[in-house]
Amino acid sequence: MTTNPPGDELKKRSVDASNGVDTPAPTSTVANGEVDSDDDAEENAPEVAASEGTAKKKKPRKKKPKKKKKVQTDPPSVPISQLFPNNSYPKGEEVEYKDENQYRTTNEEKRYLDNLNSDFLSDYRQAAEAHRQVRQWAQKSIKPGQTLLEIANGIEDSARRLVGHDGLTEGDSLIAGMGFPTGLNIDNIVAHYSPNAGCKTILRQDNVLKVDIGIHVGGRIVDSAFTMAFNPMYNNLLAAVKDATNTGVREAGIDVRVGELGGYIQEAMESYECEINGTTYPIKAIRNLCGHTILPYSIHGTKSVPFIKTNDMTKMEEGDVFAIETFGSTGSGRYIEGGEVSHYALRRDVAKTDLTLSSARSVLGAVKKNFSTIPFCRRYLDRIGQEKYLLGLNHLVKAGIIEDYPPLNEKQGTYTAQFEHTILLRPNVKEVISRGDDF
Ligand code: HZT
Ligand code: MN
Ligand code: MN
Repeated sequence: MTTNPPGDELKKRSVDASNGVDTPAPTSTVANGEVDSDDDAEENAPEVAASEGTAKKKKPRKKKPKKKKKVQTDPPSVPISQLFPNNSYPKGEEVEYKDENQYRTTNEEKRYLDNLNSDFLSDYRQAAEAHRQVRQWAQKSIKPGQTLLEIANGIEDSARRLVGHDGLTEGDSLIAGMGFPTGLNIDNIVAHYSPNAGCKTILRQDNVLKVDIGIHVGGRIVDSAFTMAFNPMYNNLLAAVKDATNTGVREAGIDVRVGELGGYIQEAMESYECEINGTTYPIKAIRNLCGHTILPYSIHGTKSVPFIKTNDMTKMEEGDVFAIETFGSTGSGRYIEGGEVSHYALRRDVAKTDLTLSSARSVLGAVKKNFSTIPFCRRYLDRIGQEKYLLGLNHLVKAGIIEDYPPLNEKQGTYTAQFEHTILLRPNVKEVISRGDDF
């Protein structure tokens, strides 16, 4: 197994075939996040009866202060750093390299290089553990009838508490917090939809919901997503995409060419079909989307992983961090941009320019101080007290200083699914940092 979540109640799960993810068994709610630790048991043990008249005097025992063992609350709110002291967090799934790279596992030089990365690894593992705990709660608590705003705010409030930074004071969200806006993409909406203030959308019984959560610690962003459905007619769609993503994760490695990896992903995805309301659809990979490298404080680097076979000879390399994601569709297998924008990010290496528009100057200042190059959404500006920023924000997009990421949509009436993991190509082993027992 791969991870050691705190408290066994977080480990036990039962499989619910009607849902995209294995749902956790019900956990008991803990009010304050503290329970008596095991070593208190002896204090509560019954005293041995002073029998046979041997008037034994009861030894007065000094009451030692009770050690409290932290356990997670429901919804999760206890910081991961308190559940795992000494900066020691559970590893992701470690996978040995294959074929010519087998030597890396035991190679002294590679092990030495790996040991130099301890801060990077503990930041990534802390963010990944927060991701697993938040999504476990999301998977059992998200229900038809909720608004997308309730769902997004619930996930993000919990994620911020788990990494110990509410992001409400200047610069706090750069220490740890959301790695990008929570994607809540319904049916034909593929990616980059997060509700803006006033959004009235309610989750419905027959929706297919992609939940894409980004959490960072020290700029190390874990990017991982799953799909939920409440109607079992979508099961094969979800199975196709889960298989395709796991194929990508399995075949990824140092010196692997990304165009070839795309071929393996496509082969897995397109071996499925799904019957929905009496019509059978072949599952297509959404071909104009890609997986991507992740850099510190930046959600996408320069390398891409296609979901179809291409002649892109770019190699995966030692030290790379990849978001391996795939999207499947009952439609054409292509997306188009459209709809109200929620996601934005400050571009890396933009030249300094003098802005005449005062609202642009003020929102740019807030973005630099609070998010730097980490993607943010309009709700994140609202919660730090920014007002009437839209004109300024649009101006910064037009000036090429901030990049907007509009929603990506398949055709109306189609259904799409996504699964995504973040993987680290460590010198001696591949670590699927976001792996959990759910997916
Ligand atoms: C951009 C902005 C965000 C990265 C993929 C993705 C959600 O489509 C190179 C390849 C969050 C993520 C991203 F706010 N995008 N992963 N998870 N979206 S992407 C991309 O823009 S850039 C793919
Ligand atoms: Mn994602
Ligand atoms: Mn991604």
